[in-house]
Amino acid sequence: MRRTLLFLAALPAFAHVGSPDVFLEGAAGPYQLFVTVRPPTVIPGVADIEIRSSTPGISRIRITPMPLTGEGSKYPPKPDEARRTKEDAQFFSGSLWIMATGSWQVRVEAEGSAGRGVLSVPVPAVATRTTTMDLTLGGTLFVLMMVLVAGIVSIIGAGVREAQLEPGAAPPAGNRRRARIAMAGSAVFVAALIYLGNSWWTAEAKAYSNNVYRPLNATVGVDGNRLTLRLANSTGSVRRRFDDFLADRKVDDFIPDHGHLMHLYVLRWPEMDRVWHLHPDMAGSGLFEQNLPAMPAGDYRLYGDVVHSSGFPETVVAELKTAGIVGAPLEGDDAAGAGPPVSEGPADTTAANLGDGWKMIWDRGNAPLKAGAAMLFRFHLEDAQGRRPSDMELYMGMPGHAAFVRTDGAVFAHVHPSGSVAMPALALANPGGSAPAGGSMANAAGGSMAGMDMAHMTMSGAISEVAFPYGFPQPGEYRIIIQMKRGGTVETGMFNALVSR
Ligand SMILES: [Cu+2]
Repeated sequence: MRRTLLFLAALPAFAHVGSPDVFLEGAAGPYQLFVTVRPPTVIPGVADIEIRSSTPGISRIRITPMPLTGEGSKYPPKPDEARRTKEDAQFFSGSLWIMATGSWQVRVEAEGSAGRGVLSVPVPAVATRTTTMDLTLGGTLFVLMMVLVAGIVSIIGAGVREAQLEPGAAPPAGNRRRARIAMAGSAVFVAALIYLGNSWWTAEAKAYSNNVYRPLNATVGVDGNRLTLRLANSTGSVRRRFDDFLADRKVDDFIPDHGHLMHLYVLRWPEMDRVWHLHPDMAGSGLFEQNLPAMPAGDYRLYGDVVHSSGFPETVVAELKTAGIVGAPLEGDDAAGAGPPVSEGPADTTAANLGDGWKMIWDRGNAPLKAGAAMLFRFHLEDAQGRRPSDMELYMGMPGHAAFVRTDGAVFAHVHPSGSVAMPALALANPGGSAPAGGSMANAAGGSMAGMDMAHMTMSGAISEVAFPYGFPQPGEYRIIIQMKRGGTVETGMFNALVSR
């Protein structure tokens, strides 16, 4: 029954899949901010920025767009003022023009009673669609163009026929004939102009559509339990122009994200009842390899996150069908999880059974889940008596990892407690160790607490709750996969969420 729901909205593929908005929770000096950047869908275009401060006392916030790396990142333009909303003194909003495709950052500068602080938010900016002219406007313009054409032709005809005559005199037959020839000639000439103009415009449009984002291609191979993923850039260049960011993407310039060049989620499809969080090694240019664990026969979806040296993140998507894999035990940071099939049970769940009486709880509250709304997703572990564990650990430097997947596969986002931005991009945007939560998460047990949201920690410094800043990009049915580490084991909780418009 639930499967009969249809969602027709076209979803742009993106750094995450179908989830272009950027969510970041971090510290701008003394102020704890939750920043949402909604990038434009066409470039150049306007990005919308929302900033909520959980620290009072901010008097003004200024926002600046600039490239994340390279020369342009050293010369910020004049900042724009973010407006404080009337209803909420802690909430600011603004908009910025993003002029070119690429790896950008929005610098957020907060000033107030506690002093000044800066937080830079990495923003991948790519066109995800071409805008088409609406039919009414197109039709009107076409009619106007035909009126102009008729006007030009008849003016030329009238000129040849009557320009030399006294007012009121009837044009002689020779004039009429010459006028007809001139009108036919000018009609052909104008038609040729329109044809050339149309060809030029079509070529421009083609060049632009070539600039619409397509993720790197991934070709899957399996030999025994050895998985290979071969990446390639399928975006060609019609002709070189200054803005060829997408065509120029390489497949050998990746930088590690918490210690790994690729984070690969393998999901049994379509039920998402099994998940593996793997970390393939790079074996050559664009070539990733991984020893697969034992996997039952079936269909699988693969979502692999990589980050280019420019800080531009991408998710490659691939499919795998297998008659079953006799695998190797998991190693290192690799982890596996299981849950109920997504089509079974309610569309909304807030508890996941982990075995031995342990549960993972989604502290959801009663607010309905709405597409587009930025919010914190809070989770905790508890035993059969409802007690929270005292042996929580960091998993790959983080209190938790989340994947938000729409059941039709059109949305996939890998999110951390600092938000949806890729960690290395965050480090590039905030050099000098001032990277907010996540970047400094390795210090959570002690040392610098810069950027850590203290509310997520107990007084003893142990992790008791993990919160992920995120917003569903579209309505629909989602599976949320949460991983937290306790007593040396990675626990995987799976939840269902029904998101309304
Ligand atoms: Cu992660």
